[in-house]
Amino acid sequence: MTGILPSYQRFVNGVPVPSISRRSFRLREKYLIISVLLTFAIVWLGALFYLPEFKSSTSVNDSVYNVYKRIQKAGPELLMPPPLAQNEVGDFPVVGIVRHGEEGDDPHVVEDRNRLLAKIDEEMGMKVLERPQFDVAPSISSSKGPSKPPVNAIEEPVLGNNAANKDIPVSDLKVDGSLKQYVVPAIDPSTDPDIIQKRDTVKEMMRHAWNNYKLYAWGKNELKPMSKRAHLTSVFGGGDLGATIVDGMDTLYIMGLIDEFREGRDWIAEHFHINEIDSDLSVFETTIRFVGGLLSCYALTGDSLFRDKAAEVADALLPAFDTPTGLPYALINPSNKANRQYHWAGANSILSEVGTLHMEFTYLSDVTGNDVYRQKVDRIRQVLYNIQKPDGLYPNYINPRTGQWGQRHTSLGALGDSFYEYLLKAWLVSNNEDEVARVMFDEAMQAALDKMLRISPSGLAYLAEVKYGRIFEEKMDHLSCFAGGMFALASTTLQNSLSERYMDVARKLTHTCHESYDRSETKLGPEAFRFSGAVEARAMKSNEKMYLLRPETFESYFIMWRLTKDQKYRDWGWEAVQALEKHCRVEGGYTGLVNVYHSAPQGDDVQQSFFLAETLKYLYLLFSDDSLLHLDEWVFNTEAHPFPIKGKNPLYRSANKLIANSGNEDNQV
Ligand code: DMJ
Repeated sequence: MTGILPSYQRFVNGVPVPSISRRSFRLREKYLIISVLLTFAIVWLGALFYLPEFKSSTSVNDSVYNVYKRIQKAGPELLMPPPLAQNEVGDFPVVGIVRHGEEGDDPHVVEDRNRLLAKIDEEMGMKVLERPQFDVAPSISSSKGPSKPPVNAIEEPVLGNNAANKDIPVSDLKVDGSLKQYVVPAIDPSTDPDIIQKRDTVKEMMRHAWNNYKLYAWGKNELKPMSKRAHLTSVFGGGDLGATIVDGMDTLYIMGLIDEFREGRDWIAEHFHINEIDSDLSVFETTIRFVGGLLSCYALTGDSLFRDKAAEVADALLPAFDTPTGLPYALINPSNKANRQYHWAGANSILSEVGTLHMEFTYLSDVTGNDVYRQKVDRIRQVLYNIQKPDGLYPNYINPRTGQWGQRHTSLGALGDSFYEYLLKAWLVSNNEDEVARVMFDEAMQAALDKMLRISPSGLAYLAEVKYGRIFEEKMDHLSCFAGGMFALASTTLQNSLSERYMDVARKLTHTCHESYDRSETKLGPEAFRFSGAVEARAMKSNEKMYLLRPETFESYFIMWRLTKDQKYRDWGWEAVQALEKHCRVEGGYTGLVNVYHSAPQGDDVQQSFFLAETLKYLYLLFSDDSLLHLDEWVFNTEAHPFPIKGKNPLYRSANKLIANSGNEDNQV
């Protein structure tokens, strides 16, 4: 035994090692405590001098204040954690689900967030509390619907039934100079408490998506709801184009979220300048989301800001049409006007892109009086009308220099989809005047149904992909799920030899798309699903198993509900709402999913702008009265932005005079 040793005596391999003496240990402790206190004192003094509340008028402090403001403005970028990337084993982060009644509704969290929101508003110069006065806005509810007592209306709607069937220019709407506020469109005669509750649930979802975008990514294009910062690699890149704002505006308006709508309107007025964007923008995406979104807001409100901004965007795109055929290039840089094609498409443009500009450009010409936009899309129409179609089908690729088809690959999903949709809708929105469009639509659909429509062994109808006249893949994209609604609209708007078949196909395709949802663990549908042997309506490859918050299936539920009144479409829509709440809702918004077949799916950490523009709008309308955006008076563009039907809907707002061209060299045809 070694006898009694001090308790702090240490041994290494049985040999005592010298220890720090009590005296030196205390001295070190003292030094440590003094230096900690000193650090606190320095930080405290620093805060006293540099925080904005204490700023004095000296120029040094002003510049410190400016730096502080700049850092604060760039807040999410500088302060948020790095993006949630795939980890080493290829996993994405698991979605942290926040349900009602859990942390998401914790009053303290809500209060903190509200305080933070107010602080951001106050300090970032967003001026969301200052409300400008607007042009007049009549009700958007149909004159055809049941009588509608205005709920929450700021002012009485201007238009009565006698105004129907007459196109009313904006100036005529200003009958009463006192009508300077937007009219809240929350007019819905539904009395069924169950339906009202469902509609209100969707409205709350919109608030959650919007508020979080506002909190973490305001002015940027999209939100990363899991990492709570801006999504800088969205389709519109990292610039400050506010894609979520512009895309989401009309949904806010339709839902009666007028304060949020005004915040968006303020941002567009002050910060939306497309010509400052120095990166490549897709002509198609910019048209359907920005021009489409702004034009819808113009129709709904009559506020000329939206019309003028829509024209500004379209003008920025015009140089892309400067090709030998008039078919536009895919991408344009608004600041230097450089055009280019997608690398993966070679020299070709894409059918769904060049063919999905017609609604926006013709309507823009009508409301501005500037014919240049219509001339651009008429030229595209001419090319596609005249070109020879192999087997009556339109291939997905076309060269804008030669006007020749590229690869003979045809699809009603990616790369083809909305070209067909716009043939039908160009006819509808023109009040059936654009007859060529309807003829082209019926001919294309006849060929498509003959060559692409297939029935699985268990009886599910689907639209396969065709290459060089043969079935290429027994696969249907989620994107093609819009087709149910399209065929139903085609069926009910014209009686011809195809009408009955159209409605039958519409029912069957919508059923198949629902099956693709129902056969997944999450009850949300995959990006693409296949039919191969025993596999039916299920994704097989990993990149097909994602759910990107897409709207197409719900779009078809909505149109089918309006046109058939079959209760199952509302039931399916409600299943979808519950699935979105369970799997996609996170504290910071809504995320897409990496694999819909997992019971605890991982999030992709992107809140797509079309989730606000389309997904939530169609779900909301599914639980609203038919008179809200009546299908006899409105046609939805491919991004779900409603356009008034010419000659039928008084909100069409044609300009009084037509300008042959703008006089701008760039705009000459
Ligand atoms: C939207 O931008 C539009 O619906 C487009 O036509 C196709 N893709 C997305 C939504 O999935």
